[in-house]
Amino acid sequence: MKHLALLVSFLFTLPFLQAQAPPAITDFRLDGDARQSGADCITLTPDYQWASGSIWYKKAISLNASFEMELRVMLGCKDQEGADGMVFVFHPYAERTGYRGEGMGFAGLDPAIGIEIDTWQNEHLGDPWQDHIAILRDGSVFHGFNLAGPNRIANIEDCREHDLNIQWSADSKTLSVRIDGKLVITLQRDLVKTIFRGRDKVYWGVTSATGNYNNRQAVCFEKLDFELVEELPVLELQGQKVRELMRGEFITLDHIQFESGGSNLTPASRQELDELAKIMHEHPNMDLDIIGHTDNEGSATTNLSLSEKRSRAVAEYLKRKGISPKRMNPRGLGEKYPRSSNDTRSGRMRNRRVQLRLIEPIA
Ligand SMILES: [Ca+2]
Ligand SMILES: [Ca+2]
Repeated sequence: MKHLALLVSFLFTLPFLQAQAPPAITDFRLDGDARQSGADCITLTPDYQWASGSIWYKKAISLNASFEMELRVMLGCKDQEGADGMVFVFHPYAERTGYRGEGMGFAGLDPAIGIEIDTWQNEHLGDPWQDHIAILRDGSVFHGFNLAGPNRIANIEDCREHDLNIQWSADSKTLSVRIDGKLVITLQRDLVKTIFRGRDKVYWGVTSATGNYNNRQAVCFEKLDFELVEELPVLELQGQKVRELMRGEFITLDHIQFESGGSNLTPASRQELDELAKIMHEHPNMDLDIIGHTDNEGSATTNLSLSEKRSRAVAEYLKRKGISPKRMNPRGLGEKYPRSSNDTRSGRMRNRRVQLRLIEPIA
C-alpha cells in the first residue's frame, strides 16, 4: 500500500466558490505520530502499539457555509487484531491530538464534533460488535452521549482505501456522511449554537490512534477547493498550564504571589498576568473565574476578606490590560483550601495564591 492515491476535495456549493492552489503538506499541522508517507499522504499511526497522530488544516472554515469534503481513508490491513480507528473532527483549535487507544485521538477534544470510523469494539463504550460509524461530541467516545449512531459498517480494515464523503448543509443544518458512495450516517443539528457556543469558525482535522492492538492508518489528498475564512488565533501551547487552562481546568499561576497579610501583587506576578491578558484578548468569548486563597495566619474572617481583595487585585490588573470587568468573576475562599502545610514559611507562601479558570459562557 505504498501508493495510496487518495483524494481530498472540498467542493463548496456557494456561488462565490473559490479555487485554492493544490495543498501541500505544509498546509497542515502534523501532531504526534503523524508523518508524511507520500507526496500527498499522511500516515496518522504506524502499525505499532499506543501510537496517535493528527493532521489539522491550518486555516479555519465556517459552518455558516455549506461544504462537501471528499477524502480517502485507509484503516489498515488487520481485521480481528486491528485497532483503533479514525475520527474526522471539527474543533476550535488546530493543533491537538486527544487520547490514544479507544479515544482514537479524539477523546478529550472539547468542544468538538467527531465523525468516527471505529474498528475496535470496546464493550464498556457501547461499541457494537462490528466496525461502525458514529457522530460524537466534545471528546466523548462513549455511545451513550453520541449525537448519531453507532451504525454498523462492513469490515473496513481490508487493506484498501475507501472514499469518505462529508457534506454539511448550512441551510438545513444537516451533516451527511458517505463511505464508498453509500450514505452511512446523518445528523441534523445546529452545530454552531449547540456545540460551538455561537462560534461558526472551526478547524478541521483527522485524528487516529492505536492501543494494545494496532493498524497503519492513513489519509491522503490531492486538491482542495474551498473558501477560507479568517484565521483563528492559534495559541502558543508552550506550557502544561496553558493547556490545562484551555481545557477549562483550574490552574494556579506560581508567580502570582502576595505579601503576607497584603493584597499587593509582587512584580514577578505581573509577567504571568500579562500572558494571561494576552490569552484573553485572543479568546474574547471566554470569561475568567478568579479565586483567591490565603494562609491561616490571622482570623478566618479577615482571611476571607483578604482572599477577596487578592482576587480583585488580579481582576484590577487585568482590567488595566484592557480586559472588560464583565468577563471576570473574582471571588475569595479564605484559608479553607490550603494546598500545602501552613506550618512552614514556604507552605504558607504557596497557600497565598489565586486560582484561575477560563470558561466559555453559554449564551
Ligand atoms: Ca472502539
Ligand atoms: Ca474490522
